[in-house]
Amino acid sequence: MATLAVSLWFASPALAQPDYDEWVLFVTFNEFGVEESGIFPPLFPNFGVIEAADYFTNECADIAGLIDWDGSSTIFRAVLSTSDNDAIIRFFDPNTNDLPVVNVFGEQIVPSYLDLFDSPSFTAPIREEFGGLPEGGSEAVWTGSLCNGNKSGSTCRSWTSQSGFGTIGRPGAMDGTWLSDVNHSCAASARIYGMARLSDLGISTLTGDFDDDGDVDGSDFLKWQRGEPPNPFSQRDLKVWQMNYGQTSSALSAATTVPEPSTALLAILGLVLATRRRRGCHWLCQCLPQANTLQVAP
Ligand SMILES: [Ca+2]
Ligand SMILES: [Ca+2]
Repeated sequence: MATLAVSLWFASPALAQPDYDEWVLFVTFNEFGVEESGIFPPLFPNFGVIEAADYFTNECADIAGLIDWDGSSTIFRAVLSTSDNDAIIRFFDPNTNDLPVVNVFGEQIVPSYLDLFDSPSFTAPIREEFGGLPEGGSEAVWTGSLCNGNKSGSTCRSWTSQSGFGTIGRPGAMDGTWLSDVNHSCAASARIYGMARLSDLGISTLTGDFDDDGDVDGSDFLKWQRGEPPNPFSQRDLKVWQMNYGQTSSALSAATTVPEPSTALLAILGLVLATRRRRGCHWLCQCLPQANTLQVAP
């Protein structure tokens, strides 16, 4: 009966997307100042232009083991407006506007990333890149944005000047003030939000083939309905199943032959830590708590 219902529900499954994806959002453990150093890569603790803020968010994600970053690409982007551009535009993608946003523990913050920018109620706090909660939750985070993701009037001259004010958000807020609270002196320092697509992190490996028989069909949905492992009644797993419905082993092979997410991440983390030891100490090493891991399963 349930299988029939599923078949009717997906009468036209031909356009199922091959992979599941979502946004990952964190706030940096470190605070950064605003002043153009004239040097790129930027010198800690000042960024000075939005590209340098991107650089720092990727560096922080790399140190935390979320990504293995070589410094040449932009995986995480800073959630910042400039005097010319709105922060939301940095993330707008008409093909993915229903992707949920999770924090570094894999906890869903909002079901659509557009909800981030319209004063939503969050379901989980925004965590630091190491998984911890910002102390007290009221620390300042540079945004230059209004709660709808558009630029505010205060962006420290597009983050190049220590004079004037820049709008900040609060990472502990569970509403639109996460992005827009008050103005902060540009001579002060603040944290930065970083956001990236889970697929860009290389760890989106769930397929929806819950019974491991090489396809995603009604039998897999039955397993989900019964609350069977790996994640009983997980809405995320259900979403994965929906998006991959109708796929077979050929389409899924690339994903199913990689390790489980936690295993894959541990491998990545191990590689990162090994690389870190070879490179020697880094400017962040002096002031970091112990690294945490990103749990992609709910
Ligand atoms: Ca299956
Ligand atoms: Ca099957």
